[in-house]
Amino acid sequence: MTLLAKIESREAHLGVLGLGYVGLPLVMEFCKAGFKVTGFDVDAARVGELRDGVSYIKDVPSAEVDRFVKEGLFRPTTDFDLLSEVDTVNICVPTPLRKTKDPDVSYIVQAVSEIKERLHAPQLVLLESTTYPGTTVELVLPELEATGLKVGEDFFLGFSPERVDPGNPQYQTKNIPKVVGGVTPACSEVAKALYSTSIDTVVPVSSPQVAEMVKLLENTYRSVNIGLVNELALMCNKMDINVWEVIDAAATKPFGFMPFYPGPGLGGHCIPVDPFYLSWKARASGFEARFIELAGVVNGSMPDYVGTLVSQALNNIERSVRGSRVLALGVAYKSDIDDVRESPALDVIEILRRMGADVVYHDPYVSSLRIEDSTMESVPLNDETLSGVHCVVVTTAHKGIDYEWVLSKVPTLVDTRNCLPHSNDPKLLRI
Ligand code: SAJ
Repeated sequence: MTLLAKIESREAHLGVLGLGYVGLPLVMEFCKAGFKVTGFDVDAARVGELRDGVSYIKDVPSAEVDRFVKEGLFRPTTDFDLLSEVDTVNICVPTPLRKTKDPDVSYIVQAVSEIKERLHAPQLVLLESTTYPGTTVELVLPELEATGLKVGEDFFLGFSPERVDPGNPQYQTKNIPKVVGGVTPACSEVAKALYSTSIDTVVPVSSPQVAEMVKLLENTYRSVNIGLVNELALMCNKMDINVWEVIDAAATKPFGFMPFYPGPGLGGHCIPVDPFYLSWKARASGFEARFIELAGVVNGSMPDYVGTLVSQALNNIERSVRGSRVLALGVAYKSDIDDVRESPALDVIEILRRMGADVVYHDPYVSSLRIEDSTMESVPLNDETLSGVHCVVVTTAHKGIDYEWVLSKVPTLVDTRNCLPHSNDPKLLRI
């Protein structure tokens, strides 16, 4: 039976390599479609939790993991030799940046070397990790063809960008359209068949490079537009114009405009990272991606700007930063989640500490924080805490916090997230 037939009949044994916020939801969708799925991860603790029917990914209920493990559909493992048993492998590993802002594709390289050792005909390999255009054809393909197997005949290879938005209540793996580009038409056909079993909409494109570039455009679009409004915020501050009012009014335009909002900087593992995969590749191709670099400069300058605002706020109450207690309110990289990766709040805290402030934080989702090799604990948000604070800086606006009440309890407040849009209190400074 051909691989295509095995997929269509659900007899194919699927593999997912990397069981994080992308891989685990994908495993669940494949299991729901009736496939046996072996999930591979290097983290034995994670594999142990999954085997016990426990999910560490907020969007994946433990009951689902438990059900599919018990039914024998989902087999979590650290044994990469089992790659020899699977007909397809989706690679869902991290693609961070090095300190030099160069792509770190070491996780992809490691995954491909594990697969290469067990590559067999027929087998479908799909890279999902966000990466620079060319990774699939220039980095992955040669490694797999070094086995002597032929792409498009013995094995099939393609790229399909992950578009998982953790915590998104409306869009999850099943109903987010899946772009996919195969190295050959046969690769695209098999890849499309696989995704069509489990995901509502599949969008084939002509090559892996196009698929790689699609994801980078999506997130560079965000980074550049956030950079635009951050620069607008700096301009509006000079002109004493409320940038939030400007954006809200511009957003009434029913076409041709999508609102983005200024903030203390760019957080998360996508938006601050993905554009630099593109600019790195562009540079290697002899092209300077100036919008990306400029957006990076503007977005990267926002934490310092917030430090200046806090300094102004304290000055307004005749205090220096040094010797003042500042409460950073909300440290996750965006509202109503617990993820602090690349969070600009961490930069703001470090900047204020370097200015001599005594900085504490409160975040209902983040109980403790590693920062500059020390650990901070979230302080309770109550009268006692606020009575000792000279300035609050709202760095992430989680729902469920009464910001009016907070403002009433402190001498001054810097709002970087427009959580007090209607206040004219002179104690309040906004980005
Ligand atoms: N941010 C702003 N102003 C904005 C929007 C975001 O300052 O107008 C900041 C956020 O506070 C955060 C950072 O940018 O620190 C990133 O925010 P994000 O809303 O882009 O959220 P992410 O990083 O979780 O991005 C993910 C991406 N999803 C994938 O890559 C699959 C992105 O493509 C989604 O559009 C985004 O979620 C989303 O819309 O939630």
